[in-house]
Amino acid sequence: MSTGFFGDISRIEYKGPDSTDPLSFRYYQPDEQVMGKRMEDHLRFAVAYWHSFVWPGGDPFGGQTFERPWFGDTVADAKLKADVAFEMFSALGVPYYCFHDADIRPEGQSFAQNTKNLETMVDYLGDKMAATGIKLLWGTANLFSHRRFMSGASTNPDPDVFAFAAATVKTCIDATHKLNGENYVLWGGREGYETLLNTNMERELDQLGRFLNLVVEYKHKIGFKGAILIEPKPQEPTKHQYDYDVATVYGFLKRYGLEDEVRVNIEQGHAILAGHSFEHELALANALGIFGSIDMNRNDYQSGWDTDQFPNNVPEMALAYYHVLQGGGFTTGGTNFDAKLRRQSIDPEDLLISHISGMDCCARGLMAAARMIEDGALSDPLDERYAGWMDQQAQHMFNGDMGLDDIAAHVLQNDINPRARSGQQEKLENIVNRYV
Ligand code: XUL
Ligand code: CO
Repeated sequence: MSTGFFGDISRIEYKGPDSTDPLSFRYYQPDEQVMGKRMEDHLRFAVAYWHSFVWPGGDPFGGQTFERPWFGDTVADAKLKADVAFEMFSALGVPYYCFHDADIRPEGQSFAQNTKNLETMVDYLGDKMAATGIKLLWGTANLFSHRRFMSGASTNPDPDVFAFAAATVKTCIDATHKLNGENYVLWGGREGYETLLNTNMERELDQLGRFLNLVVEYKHKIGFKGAILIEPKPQEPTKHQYDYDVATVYGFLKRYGLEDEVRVNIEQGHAILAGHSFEHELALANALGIFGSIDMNRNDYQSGWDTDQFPNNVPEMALAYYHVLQGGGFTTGGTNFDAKLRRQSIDPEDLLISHISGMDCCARGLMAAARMIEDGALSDPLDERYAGWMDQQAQHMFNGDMGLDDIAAHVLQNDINPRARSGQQEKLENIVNRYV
């Protein structure tokens, strides 16, 4: 029986680019073939439980704006929330969802109560997943909202907090495993510092390294086949977060021997906060061999905050999916809408429309990216730009056959005097414009 929260909704349909019905897809067609694969299988959309069903609409100057019948802290509230969530997932036709433990269960007074509540809700969600075919893209632990985590979780100066966090993560990996989740995510919201005056950075980094190794060891111990993903973010809520960006995370993984065990979940807004573009972070993760999944959203470019808005910029999405496709596409990962409504968007319908337009925007980006790849629009000029390195002499220089003195002799002998060549940026930008 329907909860009635969304009124009389049925499955959102594709009505084509000319549709003026806000409750229809104009571009997203799950079965449409893109580069020989269904669009749904490329994009692997997931809805984030927290923004749509937990966040009350507060900002630093005001509290709750959303009125939801499941706001409360009982198991009955949590079940109603799950019922509505699955009604929305089904209407949208998304194959996946994602959650933190704290999103799906009521908060208990102790670790034991939290675990019991989590287990109750995992069983409840398991039934709903079996009935609808909707799957779990990833699970994670909320180690940043409760006051016990205010000085960090694994990086806390108090070993009891480290223990509480480790025990909580164990229960969340168990939950994810039980629900056949395809990944487990760690976002270290408070794994950082507010001031160096009270922070031993060397110790905190070692604690974080140990914690992550514990997670990987446990994953193997229980036979969890999903990927372990770290989600980089430079700051907010802390002044400085240790998993700042993809490059920083890679250095960290190398230092603690985890570069073959852990990959990254890259979020658009976090990339912008770190002073990068989304495509920079994606391209770097591909280059380092640690790409995992994406959190799709958009930051406000004026406020400088992590505003978690729904994406609506097709050229940006096209470049993002270009790099996802260039890396071979998602394996365990997917497109998780880590995006929330603006606090004035209080109608149930706003929840649907925001996801529909986000999905359409991603679909357009994907199609543009696929056409650029099929035409070699960017890869041909790129290959040509580096073609000199295919030359035998250049290969010797690159593979270690030659030392500096050999190279110097080579330059002298052949009177090498490089010719300057255009980088053709404007031409390339114009090529991209043809596709978006
Ligand atoms: C916070 C953020 C989180 C993670 C999961 O900025 O992105 O929602 O995705 O903890
Ligand atoms: Co995120």
